[in-house]
Amino acid sequence: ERRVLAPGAVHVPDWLDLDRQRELVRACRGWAGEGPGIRAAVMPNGGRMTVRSVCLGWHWYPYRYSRTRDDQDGSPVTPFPQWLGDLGREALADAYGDPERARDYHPDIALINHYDDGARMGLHRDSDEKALDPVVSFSIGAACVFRLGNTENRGRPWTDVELLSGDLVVFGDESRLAHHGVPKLLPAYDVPDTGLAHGRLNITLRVSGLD
Ligand code: MD3
Ligand code: FE
Repeated sequence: ERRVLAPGAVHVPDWLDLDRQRELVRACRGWAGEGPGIRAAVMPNGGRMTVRSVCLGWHWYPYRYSRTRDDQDGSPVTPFPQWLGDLGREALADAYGDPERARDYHPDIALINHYDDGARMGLHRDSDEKALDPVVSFSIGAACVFRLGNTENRGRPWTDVELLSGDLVVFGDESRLAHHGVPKLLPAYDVPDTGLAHGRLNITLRVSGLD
């Protein structure tokens, strides 16, 4: 089913079947092991993020994108694969029920986040992309509370949604610049056997608008 969380924000529970979740876990394991590997980004204030991440297409670190891993060894970022763009178009078509719009969706960034127990992501906006095309988000592994706030500030009103393994959320239009975060994982849930040993994997596909 499709659940509209806010204008432009659509949640499709259990969109990825178990085979696709396993395929993504395998792929992410490969990407996380390439080059300098998965890392916890360091914020300008010196604090380390609790989430560990790896990027495809463009490398993000607070708060910019580059083609090289400038906060690691400076090596070129892993290319964004064609098949992942195809998956993103399929996801957008289903979430928005709009295959026409999906044909023009060409993500060139994947941010892969891994949450260990206790990891969280504070409320923030994703505004480092130059384009305002939708963000496609896939969740795999442990369940979490996802908080969707408002565009104006980090306070209320917000909506809390539980995201489970296999869930898809698309954030576009009026929700594209909304504040959002992950206050906590929900380790009590039964988690399907995706091949992920522990924690939660989140994959977001984005359009950079950069060249
Ligand atoms: C709402 N990741 O990487 S994905 C991030 O679960 C990030 O790892 C979270 O926030 C995670 O920046 C949330 C859902 C998400 C992604 C992008 C959005 C929600 C969004 C952009 C605009 C509004
Ligand atoms: Fe975000």
